[in-house]
Amino acid sequence: MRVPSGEHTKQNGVDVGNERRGGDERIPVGVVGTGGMGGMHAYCLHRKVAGARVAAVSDVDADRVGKVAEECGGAAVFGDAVEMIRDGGVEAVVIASPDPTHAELVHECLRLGKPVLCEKPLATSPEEALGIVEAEVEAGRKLVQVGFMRRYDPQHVDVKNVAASGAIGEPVLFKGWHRNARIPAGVDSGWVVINAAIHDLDSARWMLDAEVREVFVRGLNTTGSSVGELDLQLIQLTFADGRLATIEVNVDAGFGYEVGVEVVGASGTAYTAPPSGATVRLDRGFTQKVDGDWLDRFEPAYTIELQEWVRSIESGGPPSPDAWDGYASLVVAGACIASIRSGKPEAVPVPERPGLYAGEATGVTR
Ligand code: ISE
Repeated sequence: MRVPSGEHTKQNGVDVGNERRGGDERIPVGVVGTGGMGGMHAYCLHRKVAGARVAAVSDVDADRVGKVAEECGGAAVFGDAVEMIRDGGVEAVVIASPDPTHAELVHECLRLGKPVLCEKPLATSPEEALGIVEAEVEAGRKLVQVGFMRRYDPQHVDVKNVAASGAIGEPVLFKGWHRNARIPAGVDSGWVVINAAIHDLDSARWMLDAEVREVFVRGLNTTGSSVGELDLQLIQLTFADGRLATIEVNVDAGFGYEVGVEVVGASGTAYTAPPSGATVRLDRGFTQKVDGDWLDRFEPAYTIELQEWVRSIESGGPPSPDAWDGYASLVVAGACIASIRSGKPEAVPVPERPGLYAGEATGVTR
């Protein structure tokens, strides 16, 4: 399991943030999935997040789940995710299993009244995600936070705050670029939208604090690695108020992992700088490290995301981003897939936001 760098919030294994609780009153969390993402969540919860502990982990891979349980100080091991979610020793859940499992597992958490941080996408279709929104509305409370960790990335938050401050004038255009080193085997154009571009669709909504009314997607296959599938997609969005977004998603970029945004305002722009790290001058040249993947680039964001989630559970505050954000991004994603198929712009049915989610401006910043 990857060992994130950075200082712990604990000294000698004791939660400095939890001493006030007089011992082990930390929220016992169950982590579903112990692959790269689940492993990162488990490790951050165990080593860097105050107020919680990894009480249990579940995965069908017995070797992998056993190693992560050991890394987390002897967490309970489950082969079945639902059994772990139902266990009395688990009071909150992180879902980092494959995308098709998300909706069912979130529903189980809602049925039991257990707060859940679900990795994106919330579901694999807008219809599935709507079922989760409807379940929360029926219960009358929000228990779901969606793993759009860019909303906790210090660079993205800085751009958001500048855009929201009015310093660059009215934001009129969102630009995003999202480059993965290598496309996984066997995925298709729809996967690129639902699994990868979903981050950028959420970022566009969040940064401009607006809903999307039309999409137009064009693309191409750059390497032949997934014949006929669009591993490079150019997504154009028109918001309900006429403002615009353009997003490049390239999941077979080859050189490394790179994500950035720029908000163009009426009188200026704000954008995420290249990742920190030395720029080396040597032999009449410049070099700078490029991240390998999202775990490298967003390690700090995952830690902050988990810490804010734990704090929202402790305080009873609203999780953010919530199930509505998860659903709204999938409504746009569905229209993107329709546009890929039709080759034309597609309208996005802007759904009516239920009262439970009213006032939750996507402009919430930290
Ligand atoms: C992956 O699941 C992530 O969430 C990464 O943030 C994203 O960059 C990548 O494209 C996804 O496959």
